[in-house]
Amino acid sequence: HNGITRPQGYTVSYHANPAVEAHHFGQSHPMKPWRLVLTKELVLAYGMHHAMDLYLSRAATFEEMAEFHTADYLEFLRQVIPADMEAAEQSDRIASYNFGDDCPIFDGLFDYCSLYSGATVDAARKLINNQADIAINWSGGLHHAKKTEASGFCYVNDIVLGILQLLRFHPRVMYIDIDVHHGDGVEQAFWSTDRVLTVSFHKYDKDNFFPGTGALDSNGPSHPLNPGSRHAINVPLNDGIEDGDYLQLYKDVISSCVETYQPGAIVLQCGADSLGCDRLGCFNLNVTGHGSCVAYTKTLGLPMLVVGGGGYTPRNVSRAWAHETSILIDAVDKIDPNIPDTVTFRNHFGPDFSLFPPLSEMRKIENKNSKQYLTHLVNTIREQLRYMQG
Ligand code: ZLS
Ligand code: CA
Ligand code: ZN
Repeated sequence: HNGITRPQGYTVSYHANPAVEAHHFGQSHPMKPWRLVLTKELVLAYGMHHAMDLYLSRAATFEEMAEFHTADYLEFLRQVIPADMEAAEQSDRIASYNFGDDCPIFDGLFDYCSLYSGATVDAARKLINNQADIAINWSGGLHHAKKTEASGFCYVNDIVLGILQLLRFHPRVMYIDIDVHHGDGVEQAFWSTDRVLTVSFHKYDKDNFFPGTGALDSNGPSHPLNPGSRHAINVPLNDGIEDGDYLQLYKDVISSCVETYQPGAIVLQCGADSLGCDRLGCFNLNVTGHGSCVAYTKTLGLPMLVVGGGGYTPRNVSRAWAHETSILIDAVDKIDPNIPDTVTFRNHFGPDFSLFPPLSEMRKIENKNSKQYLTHLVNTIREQLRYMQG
């Protein structure tokens, strides 16, 4: 065997349920739960499972999901069927809960949602029970879902549920989101509390890129006596940002946030649509650049809940999340960058069969982020953090 062993001095738990992978949003829909099959194949082929505690996650209960969502919304989610999409009787509620092209009603929708949410809740509980130092759920990270509304391919906000678990034990939790989209659902859920600091890096173009929120000066309730004041950090970016600039920006922002806020735990959403060549994204990150953010976050030495998120070029999503799993178990050096012959569906990784293809070179999008702009972002955020300190 290639000799992947448990990391020294800490424990990583891995939460998954193969039943999630079988769900289909519909033929042309960009969200493909099948990308989780490819991720699993890589993780297993490299032998990374030997280094982690593996848990077959259970479905979150209705009550667990109702810690954030309303019972009305969850009840509807439980009983709705694809045929209701065309049926007139349900059309008002379907529209009000925002089901439609982005958030279709497909077979097994409620099972899908409760399974990815159960994995995140389980992962959070492993951290608070001290049974893990890092807990991973690649099927989670669905950051757009609101209390009573589906949004942007997300129906139940597993991240909010996971953070609510962590808040039972930790006075302060920091949320970091490197998906190319703004983490609006998580930001909104904790907008009025100082117990969660949300930080999202994203492409921002108010009228032309989903969801259109997350401006630099959008930082929480405006009234200074509201505890949530200034506890939302937004890092709005333009097209084409590259590895070096992104990592420097990430380190500058996150180190300042941690220094000021002193969180007890971190939740990291690793949306892989910030990679180059993503079907929906517009950044130029490589698998290594994306992974460097995960590696840096790990050096902070805090309990860490790691979830997936977006990612619409399945072969690259699975490359990134497999690489990031290897970072989290401290096994990067033991991973062959040539994808092993033993990987099922290996044909998906051709013609290069590399874990690290040059994504930033393959569909080059012009970098519209000047050094001056990036410096301005860091300076403004440091100023915001000074005010947060009170
Ligand atoms: O962060 O941009 C939008 C909203 C629309 C345009 C698309 N139409 C369908 C609805 C109205 C303004 N929605 C985005 C949502 C992106 C969600 C990202 C989730 C996450 O990564 C976390 C998991 C959007 N971008 C692209 C599409 N939707 C989209 C592309 C292609 C299709 C096929 C299926 C459906 C309709 C045709 C669709 C949506
Ligand atoms: Ca983001
Ligand atoms: Zn996204």
